[in-house]
Amino acid sequence: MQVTTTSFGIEEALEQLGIKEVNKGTSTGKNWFSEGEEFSSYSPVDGQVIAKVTTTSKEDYEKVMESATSAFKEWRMKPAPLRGEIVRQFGDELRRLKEPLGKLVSYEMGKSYQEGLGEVQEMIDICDFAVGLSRQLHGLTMHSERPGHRMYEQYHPLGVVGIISAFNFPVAVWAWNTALAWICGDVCVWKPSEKTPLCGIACQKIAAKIMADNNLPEGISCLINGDYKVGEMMTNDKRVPLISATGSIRMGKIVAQAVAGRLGKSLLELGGNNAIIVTPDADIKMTVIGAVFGAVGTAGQRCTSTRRLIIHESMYDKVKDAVVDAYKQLRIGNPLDENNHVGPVIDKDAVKNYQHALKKVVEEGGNIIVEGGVLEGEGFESGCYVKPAIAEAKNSFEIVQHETFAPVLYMMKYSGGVENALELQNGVVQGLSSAIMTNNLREAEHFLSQAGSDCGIANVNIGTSGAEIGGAFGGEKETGGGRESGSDAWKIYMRRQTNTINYTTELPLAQGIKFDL
Ligand code: UN1
Repeated sequence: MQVTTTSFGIEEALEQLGIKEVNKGTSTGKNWFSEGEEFSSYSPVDGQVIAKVTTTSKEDYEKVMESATSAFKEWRMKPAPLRGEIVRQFGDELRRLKEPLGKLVSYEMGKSYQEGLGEVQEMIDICDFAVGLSRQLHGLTMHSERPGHRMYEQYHPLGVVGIISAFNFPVAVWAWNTALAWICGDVCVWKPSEKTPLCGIACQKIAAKIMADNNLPEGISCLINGDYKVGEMMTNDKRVPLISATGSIRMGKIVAQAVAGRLGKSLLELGGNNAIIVTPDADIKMTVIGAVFGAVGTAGQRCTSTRRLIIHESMYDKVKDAVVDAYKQLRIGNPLDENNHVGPVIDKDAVKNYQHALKKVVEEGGNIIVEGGVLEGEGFESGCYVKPAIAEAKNSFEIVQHETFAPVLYMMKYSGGVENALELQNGVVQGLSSAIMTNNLREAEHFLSQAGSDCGIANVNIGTSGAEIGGAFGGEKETGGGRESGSDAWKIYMRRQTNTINYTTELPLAQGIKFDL
């Protein structure tokens, strides 16, 4: 099948979203400008250039920061529920544009259209969550040790929040950050991945319309574009108190050091090396669905993708056969065609990393049980379609310790109790997501206990990917320790202030200190 931009309504979607052939990549709202060079966004679906975007120059960045810092002064004075009302309107506009935006996500990033729609749904959901939260940004009150004194804490907006997002969730991760930051009274500057800049342009247009409809100033929602050098303008900038960055561990270490060097705050959501433990009490049918979706969904390019299956020896052959069988049913092809399960990986570099992982696992002594390979021929002209592969491997292999952003699944055996499986599961540097498949209460509770999974996310009878927005999302160890999205993740977007008020005519000192004049 020949894939063209006219099939699957891509052209209409681009038009509805206001994407032009060449797009200015810097924006403070309605105002778009750029002094930087042009770069192209290629679709991994068909290898075509979708459109061009201009990068943000140092001068452009300065204009953005002027606009953002001045907008912050106005925005922070709006009552939080009013800011919530703006986020509500933004969520409604996303509902209206869900299909074209989902299509653009699928076409520019390569995930299935269903997953593209799911990603926009995450944006809508976080908006709803943020609207409710805009009336609940509460601190605590506590009793003062001094008579006639009142003590409480309150949360104030931080300022400009810098958001650096990855290609794999080109719209949702921005929305998790921005919807919360906005209700908290912050303004946002977003640098999307240079692999998915059009998703950034489309979202910024939606946000800019809502801001303008409400006569709000330029600068509440800002967009910058380009490679890591543009990101560095923000990470090194003292005017940006919080950097929220999603990406590789390598990138996260660079960002963390730059931000810590100026004593800024960072919220890091980095790589995962997520495992599903399959115990003797696992339901095989559920295990297969969870493992296969986790490993091949988004072509293995979620930070929550399932990379390791740790199977009890008594179940090993049964689970292995069932998973291998399920892989035979997978249809690889154009992700906009809803008959396909697996689309392309993002680009040729990702294909190289995939090939490297398969080569390396064999070199280290692994055994390929589902053969990989790059697909060629009609419909696969982009060169980015790869076959999901499975290798039997040891946890100690260097390649298994490493996150390869591709559909490669490693299978390994454990014997004895669940604590042995946990040793393998926790025996990696990453700590994002984890799962156990079991109907045994003891195993499940041990897995969730303080001696269990060391990850930020630990699921029972669910795969490792597909977290809901209502929970705090993020992971431990080299995953970076940040939490975004639900629960009380909003607190990182605010500064906490402790207030003590004396309503007497005396001035007693704390700790009983006497200081008489
Ligand atoms: C990511 O891959 O960066 O839990 C985010 C999930 C999605 C988010 C993944 N809700 O799989």
